[in-house]
Amino acid sequence: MTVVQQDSLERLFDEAVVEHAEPLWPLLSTVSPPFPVAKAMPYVWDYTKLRPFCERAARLVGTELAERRVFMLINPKLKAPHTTDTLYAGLQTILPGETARAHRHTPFALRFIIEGERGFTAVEGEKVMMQRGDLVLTPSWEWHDHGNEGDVPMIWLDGLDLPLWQVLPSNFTEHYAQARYPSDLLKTASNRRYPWAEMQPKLDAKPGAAVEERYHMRANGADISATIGASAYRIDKGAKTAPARETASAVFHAYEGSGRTQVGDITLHWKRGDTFAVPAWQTVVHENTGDERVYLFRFDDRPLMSALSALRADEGQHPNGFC
Ligand code: GTQ
Repeated sequence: MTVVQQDSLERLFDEAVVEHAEPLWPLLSTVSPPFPVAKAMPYVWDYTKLRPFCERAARLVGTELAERRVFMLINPKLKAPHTTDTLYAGLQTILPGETARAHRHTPFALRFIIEGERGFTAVEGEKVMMQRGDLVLTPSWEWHDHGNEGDVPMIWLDGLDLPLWQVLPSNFTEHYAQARYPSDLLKTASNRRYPWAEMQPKLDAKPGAAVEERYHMRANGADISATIGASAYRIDKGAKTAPARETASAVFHAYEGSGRTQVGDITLHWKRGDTFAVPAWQTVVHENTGDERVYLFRFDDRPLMSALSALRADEGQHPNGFC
């Protein structure tokens, strides 16, 4: 006697998965949620802990072997190269006399200088010097190498859109035949360098105790790239920013001062030199809790979100962002 097996959803799913087909309906609210749920978590990287790693790496390996001597800042909820869902950050070290050899890649990169003197980045034939607080851009597919003509190590924060290129299979890298791409020192203001000496006066001139100033390209006033944008904040003693929430994620660096950042239910404590990740769509307040002025640098994916018509921002009062 043949036993007729009754059909069931379980049986259907088991048979479908063998054919690499899966039902959407149990997963619909995960793949298409009512509001964004970032995978990254808020997190602070303590510079006093990481700086010694940079020094040790510099003693243990040269730039001939480590083409980019970088510690990636990896979000505890994600894997390399994720600092947030869309952004990558790293700490790069170059000793006096070293060269980080010339290459170019499709990802966009920025550098925010933490310490050192007389370091440089040569970008597409234009050599720009790097000082503490400067923002230096290496746009997509432009040749770049780094060096240090000073007497002390240069350490800077790298910011790239690397996570995007893991899902967009269009990531190219090319190595230049020589260590250095031929370049000349630029004497005039560069479209690829935004000195702190220009940013701080702009912040200081803004009315208010907690202000943000965006970096704009010198040439055309646009964002610094198609994917990543940047800004700086001044927060006076005892002051805090208004609650804000946005679909962009951000990486912050404490340039001066100390304080705390409330990200949803989590409080991040930071001080000069620290870097912290702020995932998308959480209500964020930055507060100066120290004795001096706070200056923060930040980079984010606002340009990318904007290009996708996906940039939304509010004060964070409504649970799902629909006011
Ligand atoms: O300096 O070109 O942190 O290519 C990661 C990838 C820095 C760089 C990083 C890179 C660079």
